[in-house]
Amino acid sequence: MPENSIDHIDFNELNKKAISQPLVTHMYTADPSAHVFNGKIYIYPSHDIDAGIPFNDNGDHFGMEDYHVFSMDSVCSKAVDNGLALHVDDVPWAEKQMWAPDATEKDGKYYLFFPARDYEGFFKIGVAISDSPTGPFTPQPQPIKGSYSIDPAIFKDDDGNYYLYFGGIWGGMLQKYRNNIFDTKNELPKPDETALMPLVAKLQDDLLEFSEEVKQVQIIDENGDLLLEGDNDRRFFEAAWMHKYNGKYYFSYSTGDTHFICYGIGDNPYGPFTYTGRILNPVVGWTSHHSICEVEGKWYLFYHDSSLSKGVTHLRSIKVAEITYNDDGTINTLDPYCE
Ligand code: FUB
Repeated sequence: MPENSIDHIDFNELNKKAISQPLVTHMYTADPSAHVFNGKIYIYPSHDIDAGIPFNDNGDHFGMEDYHVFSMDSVCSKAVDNGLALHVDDVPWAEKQMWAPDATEKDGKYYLFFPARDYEGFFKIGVAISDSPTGPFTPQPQPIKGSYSIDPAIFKDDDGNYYLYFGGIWGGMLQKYRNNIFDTKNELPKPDETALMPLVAKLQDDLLEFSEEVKQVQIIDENGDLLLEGDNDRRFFEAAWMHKYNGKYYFSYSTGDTHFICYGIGDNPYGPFTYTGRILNPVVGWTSHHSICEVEGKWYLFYHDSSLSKGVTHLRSIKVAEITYNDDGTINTLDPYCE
């Protein structure tokens, strides 16, 4: 992931125009997955550090090592840092790159889902368990069988089933897989071919393994055709998220190299999802990654940008802004910096 050109940005002016300010300023945080558990907001972000690794398209400079969980009494209150929740050194199978996590609750236990590279260099997805939403979390000794790539997002449907969405191209390695099988010869499709789609699998009752084969999540256009690889403004790149609004399933994601957070709407957790529009226009920094959470009847987008670090793309800060829906169920696009 190349660094954005930031030479032209006046950060004092930008911060005045920003629709929200960083929730956390004593460390860098990114990829915020937000949930309400027992009436309180919990945010599960990446913990950005400068690991001193040179920038490349693989995202190797995102050398994160651990997670902290943040809690908030309301979207306006202070985000409290609850300390170290999980460190890569405590995960037997994981070597490095603790990227975007997510968490859920079941029967009074909390499950943290996280990607990391194993000792052979493959991204896998692990689960760690705690009695508290803030951790510390105890990792399973092995990653989820059949998991690969990055950016796990866990969704609990109203019927009590849990689904894990995941995947990401470029550094997330999704382009190396076809039908869940890795082959080093695999590459991204050609621009006029079908894009690589994100992945989903239902979880077992214990939330520790998939209960079915990993499936592709289909994102289709207004004619019912799968999005094409060359459709960079709309095709999936990374940062899957699922939420439900008025009985419809909203699958949202980042378009990566075009920096939009987009969404499609479907009728069930597997899709297909018809591309519908943009939720967030580009932020400062190369990556964009979000979650969507209902808090006391209002809907919020948790997202990040690199304004606090003055544009350093791997030193990001989590933020929150309200989103609104139109009567037809579409979401009004947010501009992160107003004119
Ligand atoms: O934080 C590392 C990576 O950057 C995430 O996994 C991606 O979604 C992007 O935000």
